[in-house]
Amino acid sequence: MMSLVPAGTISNLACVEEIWFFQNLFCYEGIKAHQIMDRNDGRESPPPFLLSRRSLVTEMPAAKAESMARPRWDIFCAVVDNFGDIGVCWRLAQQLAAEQNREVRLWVDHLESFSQLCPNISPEADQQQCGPIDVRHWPRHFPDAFPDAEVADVVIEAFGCELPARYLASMAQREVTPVWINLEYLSAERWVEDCHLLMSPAPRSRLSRHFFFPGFTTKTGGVLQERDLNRSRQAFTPAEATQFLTRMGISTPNPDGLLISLFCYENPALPPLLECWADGTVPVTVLVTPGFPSTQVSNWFQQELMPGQPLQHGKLTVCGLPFLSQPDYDRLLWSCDLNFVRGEDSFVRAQWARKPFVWQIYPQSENTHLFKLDAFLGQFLRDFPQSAAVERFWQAWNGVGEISLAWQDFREIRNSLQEHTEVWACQLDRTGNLADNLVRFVRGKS
Ligand code: TRH
Repeated sequence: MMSLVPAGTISNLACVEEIWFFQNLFCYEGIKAHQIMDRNDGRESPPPFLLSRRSLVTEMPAAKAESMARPRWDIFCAVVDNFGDIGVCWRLAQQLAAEQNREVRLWVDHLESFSQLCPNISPEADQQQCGPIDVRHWPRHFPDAFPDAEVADVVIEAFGCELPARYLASMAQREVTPVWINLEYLSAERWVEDCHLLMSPAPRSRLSRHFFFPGFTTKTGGVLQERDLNRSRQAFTPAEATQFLTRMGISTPNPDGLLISLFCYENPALPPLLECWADGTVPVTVLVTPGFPSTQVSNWFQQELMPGQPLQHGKLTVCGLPFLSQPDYDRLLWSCDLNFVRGEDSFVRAQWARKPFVWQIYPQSENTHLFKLDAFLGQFLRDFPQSAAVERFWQAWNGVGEISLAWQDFREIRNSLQEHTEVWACQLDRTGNLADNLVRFVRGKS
C-alpha cells in the first residue's frame, strides 16, 4: 500500500522549483497526489504541492492549442497495480477517438493488464493498432531518438505517471508547446473543486502542466461516460440480459431472489456476508469476478470456484466469472440487482448502471481512504432519507462496523435506493462527461 507524507513537511514550500521537485519525488516514491491528506485533524485537504501552488498560479500564455489538422493526443499510462489505471485511460482514448475525432496514441507500460480487459491487445507488440487507437508499449528506456515532430498537440499524463524525460524535452522544443494535462484520480472531496484546472509551470522550461480532476460536480472534470452509454443500457432488454448471463455460463436466476455481482479487494467483511446470505430467507446468486473475490469465495466454500460450476450453500449460490471485456462488464452491471464494485472505473460504471451498488474504496495507509468514502457518501446520499442504512453497510464493507446487521437494514431499503440511484445518475449526467470537458478545456487554450 502507499506511504503517506505528512502535509506539514512540504506545505510551506516557497518556490515553484521546489514544488516541481517534490511532486516528482512523490511520483518516484509511488505516492499518489490524491492519497495525501492532512492527518493532524482528519480534515480533507488538497495535496500539499497543490496547496502551495495555489498562490503561485499564473495565467497561461495563449497559443497553446491543438493543431488545425486532426488534433493529436498522447496518453501516457503507467499501471500501478490492478486494472483501474488502464481501464480509465483506455476508455478515455476510445472516447477521444470515436466521439471527438482526435488522433490518439496510448502509451502503456504493462500490456498484460491491458490485454485482460481488451482481448484484442497483444501483450508482446511494441506498437499495434486497436480500432482507431495507436497503442504503444511504453518502454522502460524511452527511445533517445524520439523526434520532436512526433510529440502530440495534447499530452495526458495519467495519474501523475511521470512523462519520459526524452519526451518532455521534445515537448519543450515544439514551436507551439503542447497542452500538458495531468489527469488525476477521482474523488468527491471538496478541495478537488479548488484544484481542478490549476496550472504549474515547469522550472527552466517553456512547459506548464494543468491538473484535471474528475469529480461529481460541475466545478470538476466530471466522469467518463460514452455518449451512447445511456441508449445502450436502455436498449438492453431483460431477454438480452438472460442471453448474456447464459453466455457467461449462468443459468436463469431465481426471479424472487437477488442477483449480485461481486468485484472487490481482499475483504474481511466478505466471509461473514456470505454467511448471512447462506443463512438468509431470500435466494441470493452471486456472480464472482476472478482474483481476490474468487479466491475468498473458494476459501469460504473450501472448494475452488470455477466458471460454469456453481457452488451452493443454504440460500446462497455462487457462480465464477471469467475476466470480462469492458463492454461485457457493463452488461454484467446492468443485469444484476446489486453490484459490489471497487477502485475507480467500476465504481463509476456502477453509477451509470443505475442499480444499487456498494463501493470498496482502494485502501490506503492509515485509513486515509475512509475520508474519501465519507466524502462520496455525503454527496451521493445528500437527499436520501434512508442514508444511514447505506452508510452503515458501505462502512462495514470497508472495515468499519459489523456487516451482518448492516446487511439486514440495507436489504430492506434496496427498493428506495434503486430509485435514488436513478436520480443520482441523472444528476451526474448534468456534470458533462470527462472527455467532452477535457476537449473543451483544451480548446479554451487556443
Ligand atoms: O482494478 P481496480 O482496483 O483499479 C484501481 C483503482 O483504479 C485505484 O484507484 C487505483 O489507484 C488502482 O487501481 C491502481 O478497480 P477499477 O478502477 O474499478 O478498475 C477495474 C477495471 O477493470 C474497470 O475498467 C472495469 C474492468 N473490468 C473488466 O473489464 N472486466 C472484468 O471482468 C472486471 C471485473 C473489471
